[in-house]
Amino acid sequence: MKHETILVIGANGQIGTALLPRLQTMYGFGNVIATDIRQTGHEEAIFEVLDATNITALADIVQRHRVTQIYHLAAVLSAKGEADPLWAWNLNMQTLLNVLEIGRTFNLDKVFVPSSIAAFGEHAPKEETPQSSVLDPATVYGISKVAAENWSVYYHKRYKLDVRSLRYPGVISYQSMPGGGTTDYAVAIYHEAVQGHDFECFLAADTRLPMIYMDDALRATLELMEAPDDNITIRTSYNLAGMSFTPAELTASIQQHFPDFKVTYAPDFRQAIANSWPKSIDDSVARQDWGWKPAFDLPKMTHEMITHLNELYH
Ligand code: AKB
Repeated sequence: MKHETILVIGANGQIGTALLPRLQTMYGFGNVIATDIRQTGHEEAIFEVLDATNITALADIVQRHRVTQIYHLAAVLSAKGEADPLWAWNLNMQTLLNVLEIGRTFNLDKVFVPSSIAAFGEHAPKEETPQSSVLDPATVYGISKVAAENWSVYYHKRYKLDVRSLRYPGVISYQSMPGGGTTDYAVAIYHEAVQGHDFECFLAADTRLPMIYMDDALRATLELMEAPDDNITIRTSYNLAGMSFTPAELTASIQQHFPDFKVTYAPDFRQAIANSWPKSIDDSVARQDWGWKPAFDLPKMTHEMITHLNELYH
């Protein structure tokens, strides 16, 4: 068992919910502190209510629990951020700067700060988007991620803080619903299919986006955090790929299990966000530096999602 004390910020979110049990297994139940803005669920964890925009409250928890690593998973995502851009910017940036400052002043071992494919915009190559591409995001969420990447480099260079990051594609999981993202359709569609409902998709049928199954996303996160410091050549954020598909391809994959499943398409404002993002990601630097390799393709993910959601609904 590793002797670290891990603080998870945003433990109620899509990634936090699934990551928590993995961290508890790795580091021991008593060494993982779950936090979020309110307590919902996580009776099976040591939990503290935390508004991460409040640096004093964050410092208090870090001090009391002798925290050595932070996973900062709280953020306003792409679609929700567009409803109130300044609120999203303030929340995403204030929590980030608080985490980096606490990392520096408490001399933490490591900090994980996620980025996203939303960091890319109109002028990055759409296919196999390279690690080093121009970053001209179209959303306030994307702008905050580019800023976070640059702040991470700054804290690493200037203060030697070991900040690590992944540019997550759309993450698909059965454990909880994502909230406020542009890739959320790819989770909601499974819930409707398993319940025998039709589904109305807010993206057009041929909108190809990079996605990853939660199991792969968690393994990538933990493998990156475990990698020797010397292997980490990217301090902005690593490109990460799992798979790429369109809503039509995802529907066809679900129809292998539910032949009568029907999807209609009613693109809304999220279509423009999706159009500004890559269609597929080149993650060769992550593969080289710390041996990243995804294990889930679309058919395998569909099988797992349907199996788990069947247990939930039936
Ligand atoms: C979103 O859709 O906003 C997120 C993301 C790709 O970062 N899932």
